[in-house]
Amino acid sequence: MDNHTIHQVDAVIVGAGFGGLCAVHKFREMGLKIQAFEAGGDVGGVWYWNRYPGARVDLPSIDYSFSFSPEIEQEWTWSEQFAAQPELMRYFNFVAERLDLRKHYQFNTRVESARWDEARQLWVVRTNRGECYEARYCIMATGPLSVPKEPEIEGIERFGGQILRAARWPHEPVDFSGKRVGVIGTGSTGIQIVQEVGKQACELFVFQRTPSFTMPMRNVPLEADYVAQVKRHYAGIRELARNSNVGGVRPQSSRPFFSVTPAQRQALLEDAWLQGGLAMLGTFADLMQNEQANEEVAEFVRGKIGEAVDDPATAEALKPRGYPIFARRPCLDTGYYETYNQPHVHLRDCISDPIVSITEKGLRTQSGEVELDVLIFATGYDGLTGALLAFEVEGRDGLTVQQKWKEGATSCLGIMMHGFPNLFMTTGPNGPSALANVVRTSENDVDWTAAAIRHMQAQGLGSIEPSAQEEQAWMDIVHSLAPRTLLSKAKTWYVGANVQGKAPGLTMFTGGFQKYREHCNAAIQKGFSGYLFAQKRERERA
Ligand code: NA7
Repeated sequence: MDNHTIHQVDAVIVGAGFGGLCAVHKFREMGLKIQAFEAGGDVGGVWYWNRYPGARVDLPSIDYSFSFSPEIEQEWTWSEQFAAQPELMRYFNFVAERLDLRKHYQFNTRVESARWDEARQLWVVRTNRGECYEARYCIMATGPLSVPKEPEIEGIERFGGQILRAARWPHEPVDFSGKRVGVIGTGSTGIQIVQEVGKQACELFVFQRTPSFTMPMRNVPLEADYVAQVKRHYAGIRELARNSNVGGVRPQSSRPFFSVTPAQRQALLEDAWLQGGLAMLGTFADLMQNEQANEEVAEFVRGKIGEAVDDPATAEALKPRGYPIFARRPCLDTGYYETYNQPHVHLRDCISDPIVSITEKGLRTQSGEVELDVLIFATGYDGLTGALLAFEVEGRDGLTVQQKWKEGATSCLGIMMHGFPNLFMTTGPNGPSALANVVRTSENDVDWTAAAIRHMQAQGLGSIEPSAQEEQAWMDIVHSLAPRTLLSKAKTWYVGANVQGKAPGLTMFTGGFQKYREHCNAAIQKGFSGYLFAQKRERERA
């Protein structure tokens, strides 16, 4: 491609995950000329990169899929309740082929900067290939978990063995047999890796700083009858999901924890444990508000850990304490705790025996060196804001996102920001993000953006952005709801605690997906009354 040409399009879309693909499809249907970019080599977003053994979605596949195409819903058949990464990639490929979406993408291309040209009311977007695109609209479908976080341990470059990063996993299969493997990180990713690599490695050392609460996934193949029933009722299933707190059909309860007897509570929790998945979250209405209720559930899970793990000291070290259950993202596992009953699997507690450095031969903790052939980083992400902060995004009057978010991310509905006209995000900070099904949120955010663009087209408008007051009003809602949950009581990526220097605070809307949608729809119904519009200055392109 000619690097001196400035390409003119209506919309630039960044990302080929759920948000990006949905945006490409929707905006193409609206007749917009689009150009999309993706840093990875293909569609799939976070699933393109996370190819580690055992990678699997922790929401039911039926929910974790697009709802905008009844044809695709009928043509695609999920094989498991919780799809594994290869099946998710097949799904992305299927959707991309079926809707012919790939032709709008440049893969292996990173957007390096996006600058708002106020006079011409367009975004000037530059890529790492030296190309320049000008677009009236810029859609950042860059995902809440797309910038992996390094463990920041001294000596990484010295290690003589193989370093593998969960979120940048090689495409070729890795053979762990006969290898001494170390895993750093015990969040959702680390847990999935440990239970899988534990089956192959000759020695597995798990370096745990904060133990997670994990519950049985109890994944099952989906029977043909069940799939047929789902396909008959997809419209209703989607409607239920859109009107739920979590953007899915998972049962929720209105029962307060202490409204039933201790024996009934125990029975309900046992039942949820047996059901598996996130059933435990649906047992009582107040688990994220009532600290005492939360602690009883935490103690229930600690009891299960004690039952699963043979060695009492290992069991004790695996039991999370000091933060509420579900305040970190609850993990789902298949035999994670039992993995530690094998003699070749060793838990290393990095609180009592901190990691000091990575050495040529392995990893040094305060008590000594552990020799390793492979070291795996499952050390999380710079969540929610990392992707946008990773490149230069400059709005009106030279305002950068870095400057705007210095004291913490602010936005309106997690979709738009004051000072950044015609810039739209999917699953952005201050939306429900990780607290709801990201597929439903992505679709909602794309629909909202489409409504805003249609509104502008109908009125001949050149730009839209929330007023400072409108953004503040949304942030007031977000801030007023946050303290009503226990989410801030754990040090997690939810509150930016895993990234040094990041402004602390819960940057998510905690009022539930349904309420979020109501706010989004209200803005549309009110004709975007709290938003600032400018008349179109530029002559309409042919
Ligand atoms: P998480 O949940 O952020 O977990 C990252 C883990 O890595 C967590 O246990 C961290 O411990 C650990 N970590 C990070 N740096 C270090 C160092 N230097 N030493 C020891 N341990 C370290 O990320 P995941 O990828 O597992 O999950 C992300 C989301 O994907 C999840 O929320 C689901 O939505 C799916 P820490 O907690 O900081 O003590």
